[in-house]
Amino acid sequence: MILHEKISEQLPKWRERIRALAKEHADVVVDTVTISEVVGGMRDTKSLLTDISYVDPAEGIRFRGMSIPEVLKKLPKARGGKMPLVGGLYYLLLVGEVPTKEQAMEVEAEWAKRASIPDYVFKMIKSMPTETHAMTLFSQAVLALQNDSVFAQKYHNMKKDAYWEAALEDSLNLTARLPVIAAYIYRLKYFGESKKPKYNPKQDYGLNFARMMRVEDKKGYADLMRLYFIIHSDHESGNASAHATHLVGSTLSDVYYAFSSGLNALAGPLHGLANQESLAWLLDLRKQFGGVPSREDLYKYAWDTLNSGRVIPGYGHGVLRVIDPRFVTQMEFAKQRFPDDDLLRLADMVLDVVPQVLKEQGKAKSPAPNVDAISGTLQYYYGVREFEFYTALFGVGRALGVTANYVWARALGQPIERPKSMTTKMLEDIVTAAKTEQAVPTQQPV
Ligand code: NMX
Ligand code: MLT
Repeated sequence: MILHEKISEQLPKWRERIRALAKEHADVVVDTVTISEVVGGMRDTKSLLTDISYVDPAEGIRFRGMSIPEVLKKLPKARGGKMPLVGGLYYLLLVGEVPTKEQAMEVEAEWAKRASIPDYVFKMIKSMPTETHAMTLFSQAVLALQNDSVFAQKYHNMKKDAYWEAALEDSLNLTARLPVIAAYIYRLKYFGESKKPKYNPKQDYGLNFARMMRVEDKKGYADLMRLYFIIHSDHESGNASAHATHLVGSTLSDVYYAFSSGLNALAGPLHGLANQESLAWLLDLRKQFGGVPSREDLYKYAWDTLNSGRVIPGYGHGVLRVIDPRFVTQMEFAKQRFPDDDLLRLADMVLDVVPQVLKEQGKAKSPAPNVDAISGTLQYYYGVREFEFYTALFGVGRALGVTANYVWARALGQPIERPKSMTTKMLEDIVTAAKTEQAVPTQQPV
């Protein structure tokens, strides 16, 4: 298989680079840790290693060194669409090179071979109460698939050097099945349909998803979802879903256990659930003012949200300090296709007002929009209006990045994660010692 071949041939070089860093330069200081980082969610503490993507605070995401516009330009396009094949992006993340169309199609063909779902998984989803959140169903389904884990089955008979091969098998199986599971949850939960969706090997990942979701404008939605899965795939290693997946994977739990944890992290309102929250916020705004409000009304509505102690969903970021390029790309996609859409105009207006409000409040380190401020508007336009489902869409995309990281973490023999904790008293003692040191005049030579 092409992915196996390509990763295999570069492994010796990567392993040697990591060995050299770990053994020959073990004591070189990368970062120091401040009290603010210890009490403040490890913000900015540099302590994770990945070569798959990097978020520059002033620029945004680069996948294997490439910005989003570069990725969209260079990856081979899907037949009949303007957006790249998702299989090409997975190849780029896993291999680190831009694939030819043939290579991207090979990944797509792997997915088509692996997309069948055991019957008990559908039954399990169907047996849940209808009001169960889509993310709960999605995470449960991923966990239920763990029965099939190649990694878990082979674990006792594998050498460490071979872990990544089983991890790759599991990752391809899992990513192939996610669109089918997500579409099943969507049609069952919101339309009461329990027909099992079927992956068509003649169609690519994006078109399969659009067809299984039964969206009216299948072609347009397929292009949106190719873009959507690509831009949501990875955001370096420190975001909560990637980090949760990595942490759990580091115990040598298989990718199903690991990714289910990642999904559970994504389900939080400060992370992936913000896409659902953001659209709910926009719709509520439109409802309150019977359409697109005046700038003054919007300004007041934003302040009311802050004054009630809530965050404005879709704005701010842990790392980014500029407008999220994922926001910009989706905005451009929407403006090219449906510039006169009411909700799009509203999202544009929010972009004009909310950063100003957040600046006036003076708390958020970044007042700019993130990926979640606009993704729901595009879904809504294509008729996927059940916004409680949106985070599952994020999850299908995020799987591509975190499973690529999982494969490489096993390939490079990354160890179990185990940071050290401190007590409050210990931190207070460190502060006292630092103050005393500052107060003592340095001894000058006589
Ligand atoms: N609305 C109101 N307050 C905010 C916002 C916002 N959009 N963003 C940050 N703040 C507040 C934040 O709650 C914190 O307040 P306090 O000191 O009272 O705890 C203060 O500003 C400083 O926070 P930051 O250091 O700027 O942000 P942090 O790195 O802690 O958190 C987010 C980052 C993304 C969690 C935060 O900006 C937020 O809650 N945004 C809204 C939710 C959201 O859009 N999440 C999605 C992120 C992207 N994703 O998909 O995961
Ligand atoms: C993400 O895509 O994971 C979010 O932007 C959150 C993050 O990077 O912290």
